[in-house]
Amino acid sequence: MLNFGMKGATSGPVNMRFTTFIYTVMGCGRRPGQRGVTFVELVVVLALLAIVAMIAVPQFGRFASQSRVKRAATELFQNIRLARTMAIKENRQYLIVFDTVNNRYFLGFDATGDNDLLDATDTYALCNDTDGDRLPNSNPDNNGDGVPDCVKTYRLANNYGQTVRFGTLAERRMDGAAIGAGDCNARTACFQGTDPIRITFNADGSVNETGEVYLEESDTGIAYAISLNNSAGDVDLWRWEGDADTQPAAEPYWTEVR
Ligand SMILES: [Ca+2]
Ligand SMILES: [Ca+2]
Ligand SMILES: [Ca+2]
Repeated sequence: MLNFGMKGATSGPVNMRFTTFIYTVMGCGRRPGQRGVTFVELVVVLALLAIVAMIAVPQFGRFASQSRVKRAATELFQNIRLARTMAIKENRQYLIVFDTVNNRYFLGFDATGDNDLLDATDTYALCNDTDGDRLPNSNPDNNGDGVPDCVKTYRLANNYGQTVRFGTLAERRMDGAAIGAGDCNARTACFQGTDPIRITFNADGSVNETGEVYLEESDTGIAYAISLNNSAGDVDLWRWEGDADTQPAAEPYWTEVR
């Protein structure tokens, strides 16, 4: 039978004394003739709790990090589909414009035709339009971020956490090809060299650019990618599984999530 074997510890079956401990903790009182929790028992329980915490806390932190960047990637994936839907529904071009420097992106209709969504008449849907011209009647920038409030704006730090940003340290594309220095911003977002970096969705449902956008959680390097594969707007979401140094040769670099 197990015994702590330390001077001062009560002899007897451990499970019996543990039961006594549980009774004590739960406020059920002591059984007649039995001692309560011993110092040794308390130390052992605390040590076990500490070990569990040491294992669980980093795992939880990593899980939380993955959740943040996964949510950012999933919402971007959904927004790419939404932009295409909006272009068809409203019978006009929609853009997603990436500002990778400030870790934000915009979704909307480019009323001024300058391929950006920073002008007062740029809009999302029929925002603030009472005269029916499908443009905002007036569009103050109430929140002072330099972007018309009618444009749908996603700020990675605000929406998902300070450590979520565009980019990746991944060395491979989804097809396994190496990402080279000449691959136009390939480690953040690249859609055929567009500047500003953007995806153009047409009213007939076609998409002008193919390309990739990467999102990572900077503390852990957990990364996701979204690829826009063809002019029909087929989009995939990927999770980074590790570089060649840490990954068995037969394993994929990226796993398709959806
Ligand atoms: Ca514009
Ligand atoms: Ca209007
Ligand atoms: Ca604004």
